[in-house]
Amino acid sequence: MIAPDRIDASNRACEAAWRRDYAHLGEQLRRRGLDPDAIVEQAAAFEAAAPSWALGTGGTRFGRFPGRGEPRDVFEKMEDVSAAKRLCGAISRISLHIPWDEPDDPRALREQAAELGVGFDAVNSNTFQDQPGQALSYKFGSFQHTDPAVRKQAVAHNLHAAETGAALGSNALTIWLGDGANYPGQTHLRKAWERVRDCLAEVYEALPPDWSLFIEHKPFEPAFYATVVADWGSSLMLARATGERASCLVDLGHHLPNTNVEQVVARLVTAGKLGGFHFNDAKYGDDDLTAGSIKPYQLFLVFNELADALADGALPAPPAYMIDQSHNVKDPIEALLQTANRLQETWIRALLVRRDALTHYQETNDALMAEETLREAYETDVRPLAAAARKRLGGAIDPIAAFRASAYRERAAEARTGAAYVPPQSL
Ligand code: PSV
Ligand code: MN
Repeated sequence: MIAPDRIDASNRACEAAWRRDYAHLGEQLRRRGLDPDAIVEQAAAFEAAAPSWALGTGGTRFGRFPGRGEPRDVFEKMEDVSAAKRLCGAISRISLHIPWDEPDDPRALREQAAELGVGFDAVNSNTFQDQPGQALSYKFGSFQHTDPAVRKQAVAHNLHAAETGAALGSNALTIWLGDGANYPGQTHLRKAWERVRDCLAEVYEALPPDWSLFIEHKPFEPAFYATVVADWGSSLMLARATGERASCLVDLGHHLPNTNVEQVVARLVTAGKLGGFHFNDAKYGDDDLTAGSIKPYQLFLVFNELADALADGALPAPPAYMIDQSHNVKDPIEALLQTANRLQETWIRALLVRRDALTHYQETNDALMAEETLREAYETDVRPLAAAARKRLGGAIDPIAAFRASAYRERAAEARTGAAYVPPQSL
């Protein structure tokens, strides 16, 4: 646990400097006609879900190097999310992978979550791997499979994931499929898509009536020739074919190099089918690095589209914000705190864009000033505003310093003994 007095002690150490920085930034923003306090209020409303799979050290097929004191089960993962929530305020929910983090006793998990004040975001199904004891294999896909019995099993798994989510109080299912082909000719491209479409419809029809279904696309891996739901176009076609509560989930790492992701976001807003995000960053492929660590300007441009669409009503409500990262060499809680800071700061920058001025420059074809209007917001050091938002939520001015000073991980290492060491997989 992170006791409130630890956060207070950490805040006392940096409060005077933060206040001076806030006052200086406030003066700058007021000169631009912006109200810093109103922006802090909007920033404090920003929330993202932590992925259950990112609370332990991640790895690659070449190895995994776990740290001490990592959670041994989903209950300890909840404790870690709660610690992150106390420190930063912006991480308030968890997104579970079923069966990776399936609770034996969903009621007990729901009770623990309520005590900790942590909610459940979308549950994720998993038909990209075979599970121990599973009757039929997904080696040749799940929803796309030529054998109706495999498709039936995959549909049933998704409904089981939704049932688990419903018992926890979640209201959305995210489906990412590894389905596709590794070689030309391996699958019939149209038939595979049609089977996926039909299975999605079956799942959708059986979901609770207030549930959303998020369809996540990705261009390649594990299918290296043709993935069925490879891009936002395929995802949008499927969401439209599936139904009103089906929409597209944009994982920032799931685009071919140089894709204009902010434009993808704009298109999905126009289509009324932007359901949610998986935040991460990538340099080469689906690298699952910390959001904003490689292409911070792209992240800003994505948030700028969202701020614009929320301001003019094109987006009636914010989409589901979820983090999807692999923390291979960072402490997972620290990485989540760092990510929350980055997302919150980038969101604030998007809120600083002077929309009326931008519209004026766009309408009068002043390309230079339109771009400068974006740069003005992007280049502002908004960290004092983000700290104010955290403080308003009872969190820390400097969450990572407060986490380290709390010795949470060291205490967890003492309590969480006997965690199984997972050996690196052989090549
Ligand atoms: C697939 O690469 C993905 O982005 C999906 O969201 C999965 O659920 C997640 O990563 C974990 O494998
Ligand atoms: Mn993802």
